[in-house]
Amino acid sequence: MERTLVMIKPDGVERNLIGKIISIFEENGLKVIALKKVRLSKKQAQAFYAVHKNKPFYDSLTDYISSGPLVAMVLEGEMAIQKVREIMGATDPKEAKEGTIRKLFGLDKEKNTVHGSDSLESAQKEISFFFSEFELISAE
Ligand code: IDP
Ligand code: MG
Repeated sequence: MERTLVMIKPDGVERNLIGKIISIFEENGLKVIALKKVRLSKKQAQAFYAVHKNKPFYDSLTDYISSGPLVAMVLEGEMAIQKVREIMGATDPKEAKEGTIRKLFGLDKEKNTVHGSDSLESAQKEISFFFSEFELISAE
C-alpha cells in the first residue's frame, strides 16, 4: 500500500468539482485517508512548489495556488502514486488522455484542476506539508 498527496486546486474548488473529482478517485479503488480545505498564503504556495522556484511559471503558479481555497487529501491504494498520476492525466489538459481528470476539467496548463505527488519522496514531503502525524493517526 502506498500513500500520495492530492490537491483539488482552486479552479476545481471554485467550479464545485470537489465531489466529482473525489468520486473518480474512489471509483478507481483509492481510499481517502485524510482531507482538508485550506487557502494557502503566497509564502506557503512558494514553499509547497519550491522545487519549481527556478521555472518561468513559478510566480504565476504560486499566485494561482494561493488565489482561493484548495482541497488537500491523502489517498491510499496499491501503487497509489502512479495510479493517481494516470487518473489525473498530463500536465497540459490539451495533451491529457480521454477520461482523465485534467482532460475532463482542466482549463489550461496552469489551471489544471488537480495535483498528485510524483514520487515516494515527494509524497512523503507533501503529505507532511499539509497533515501532521496526529491528524493522520486521528483519521484512521
Ligand atoms: P505536474 O503537476 O503534472 O506534476 P509540474 O511540471 O510538476 O506538473 O508542474 C507543477 C504545476 O505547475 C502544474 O501542475 C501546473 O499547474 C503548473 N505548470 C507546469 N508547467 C507549466 C507551464 O508551462 N505553464 C504554466 N503552468 C505550468
Ligand atoms: Mg509535479
